[in-house]
Amino acid sequence: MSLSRRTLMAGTVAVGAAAGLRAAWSQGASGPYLLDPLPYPADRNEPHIDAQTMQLHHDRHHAAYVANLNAALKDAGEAAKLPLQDLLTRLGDLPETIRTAVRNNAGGHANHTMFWQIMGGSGGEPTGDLRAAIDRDLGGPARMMEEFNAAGARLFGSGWVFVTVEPTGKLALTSRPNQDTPLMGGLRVLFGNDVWEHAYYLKYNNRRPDYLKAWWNVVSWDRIAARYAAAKAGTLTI
Ligand code: MN3
Repeated sequence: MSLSRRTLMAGTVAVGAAAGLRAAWSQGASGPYLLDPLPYPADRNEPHIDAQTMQLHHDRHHAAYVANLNAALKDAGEAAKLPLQDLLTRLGDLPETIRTAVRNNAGGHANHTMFWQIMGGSGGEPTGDLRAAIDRDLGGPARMMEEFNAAGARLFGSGWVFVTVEPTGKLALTSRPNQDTPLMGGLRVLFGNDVWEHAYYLKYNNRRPDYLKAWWNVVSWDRIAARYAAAKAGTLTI
């Protein structure tokens, strides 16, 4: 097991975890881009998110975004070597022929890399600094979850719901279609949920609201707290 993976799996909050997150993302964080393994077994999120969905989602869907991203960038020169978060803010500099493919697949790579990291937990409620910020900016955990779920239910077609974080620690709820991400506007993502049908259809069929509600049971507030600390320290990338 790599050092980065070991550090991440140790799972302690604050400085150790923040360093672990950075180390994990440095692998494949610039092109050619790599698919990191799931940071826990595929059945970790049972019964809320079934193992088969986790496996297909990571091994097929996320893998395809990475493969398609590298294919789109194969003749793109220096752009293909950018850290992922920088590539996402410079889509306008890319040749038009590959811009849409890079937008969709780089967005998909960043979104899913974040997504695996912030699951694998046991839900509950955030504590400490993060809890204080949620109380201040999003009306507390219950209200945040309610509005997050409503935003996910409202999204037409495929997309993501996010909570973004500014370097000051200020939080905001937002959503994006397709594989777009707030990173494209230079923002930082604290956490987000995937409301593409592939994220839930095997278990929940067309019942997206049930999936949105159940998903909070597998969120890791420890890892989200580590991302929050990293965002305030200016070291959160994707
Ligand atoms: Mn997905």
